[in-house]
Amino acid sequence: MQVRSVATTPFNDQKPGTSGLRKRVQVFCQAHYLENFVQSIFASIAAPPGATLALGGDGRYYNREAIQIILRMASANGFGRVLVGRGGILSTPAVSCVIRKYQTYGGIILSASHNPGGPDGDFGIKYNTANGGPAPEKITEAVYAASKKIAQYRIIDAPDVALDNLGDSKLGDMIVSVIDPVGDYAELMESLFDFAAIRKLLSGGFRIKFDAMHAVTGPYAREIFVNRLGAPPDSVINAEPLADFGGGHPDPNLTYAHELVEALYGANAPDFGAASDGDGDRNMILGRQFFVTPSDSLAILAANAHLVPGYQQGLAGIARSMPTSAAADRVAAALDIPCYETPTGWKFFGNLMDAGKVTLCGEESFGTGSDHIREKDGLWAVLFWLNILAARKQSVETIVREHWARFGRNVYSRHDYEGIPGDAANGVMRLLHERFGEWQGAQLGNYRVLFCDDFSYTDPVDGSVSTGQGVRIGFTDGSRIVFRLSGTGTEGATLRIYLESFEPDVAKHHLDAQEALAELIGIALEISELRERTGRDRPTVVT
Ligand code: G16
Repeated sequence: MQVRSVATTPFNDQKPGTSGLRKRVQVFCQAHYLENFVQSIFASIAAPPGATLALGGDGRYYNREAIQIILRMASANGFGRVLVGRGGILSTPAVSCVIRKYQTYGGIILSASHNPGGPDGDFGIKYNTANGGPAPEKITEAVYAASKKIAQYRIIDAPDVALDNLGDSKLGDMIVSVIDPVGDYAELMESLFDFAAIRKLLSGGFRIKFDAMHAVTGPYAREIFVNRLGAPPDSVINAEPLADFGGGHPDPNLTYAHELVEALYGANAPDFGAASDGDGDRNMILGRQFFVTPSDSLAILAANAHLVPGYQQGLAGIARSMPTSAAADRVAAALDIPCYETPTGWKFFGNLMDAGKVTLCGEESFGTGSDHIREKDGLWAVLFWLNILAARKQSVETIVREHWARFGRNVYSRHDYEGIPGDAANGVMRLLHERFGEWQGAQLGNYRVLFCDDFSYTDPVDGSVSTGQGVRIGFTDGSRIVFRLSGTGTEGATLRIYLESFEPDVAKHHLDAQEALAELIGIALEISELRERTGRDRPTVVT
């Protein structure tokens, strides 16, 4: 088959964000746009001739077309084999699993994660390295640099590969292996958790509801919860993956997973509820009329890991992203293991896991995972919780409250201001930087400022430094306000305010987080002049 070199010119907006390149579908559908970025990846990763690649996506609009283009380009660029999920489907954790199990050179994931899909929605692409994890910054920066000077890309002329049947076919000199997207992943889950105990829990009247949000986890959840664990079929809702996620916003939080939230807060609610996002790496955990913050969830998984077969040998350490609450730090201290604080982005956990420094990782943005793969993992978190529930035979709420009683409660909330003009968002961040000096040691209401900085991180494994990772204002009582611009949005800017305080007093643990954090919220709005500068009087999403 003929390899063609196609002349092209650079696009100036192909800088990967927190997690790969995410843009509107229309942007990706422009002539040469996807091809330029894919060629820039291939130019930056130095894969040897004949290397194997994993490839799959969350099934969103443009997934199939993009898979065909990438296959033709992989063939033209000398790859020997591509493992692609049937129908072009692989969740993000499943890609990580496949890369590691079959020791591929790397993998390409097509997803814009929790962003909406469809012709007017978002599309995305990210590269994962041989450890199964997101490419580190030195690779994403090389890809960006390559995208700015690209002059041609390589592709072969060939008919579409049949993606719906398992098995091998040839594309030029390259083999395309269409694999079952679910099997390897489900097997890995079965090796970590006590499926017999969970099966017993579910057969004893404990009711669960999992919302796949019409995204990629539907087939995975059906196989694991229904087929392997015996949950009734209606335990999995919105299980059919749709190219536009049924018009929904596949972000598992209290705002967007409203069908699940209504079920768990309604009459005759199930005992346990969970949801995952577009590509299956996020999770939200609910008890009956009870929300578990992602920060608490990480801490509780760590404190109960000894109950789970895959983690009974103990944890090497825990890592959390900077804006995630310090609840996990308290568990790490009690277990006498290290706790690392990294910038936002799962890619920062990879080195720590590869070096054996941490076992569990988590982020406030509904991401939790472990060193079983190198991505956060939505269904893994759900199974971890079910394993704990099966072992402790208590409700979700009781487990959380007992945790707070033992460790204290890190009261936590995140306020997102989505889609604000870039200038206004940058103005707020600039103002915060300019005022640093004034606030050191200042008294703001009932809080005294202990420190103010812009978070920077030195990777303890390779010494790489990441600066400008979010403005932190720490108070003497351990409370914190963090301001950060999101790196995953595609429309305007999203400003996030992360709020945290520590409450050791059990008598106050019942308080609603917004109530408990009210003064800090007021301080955050005042010092950032956010309302004045953006014209917004309330956040778009509160979690
Ligand atoms: C991605 C990253 C996460 C990050 C999240 C939010 O998640 O993998 O590490 O916490 O975005 O990032 P930001 O605050 O910059 O929007 P996902 O699930 O979108 O891939």
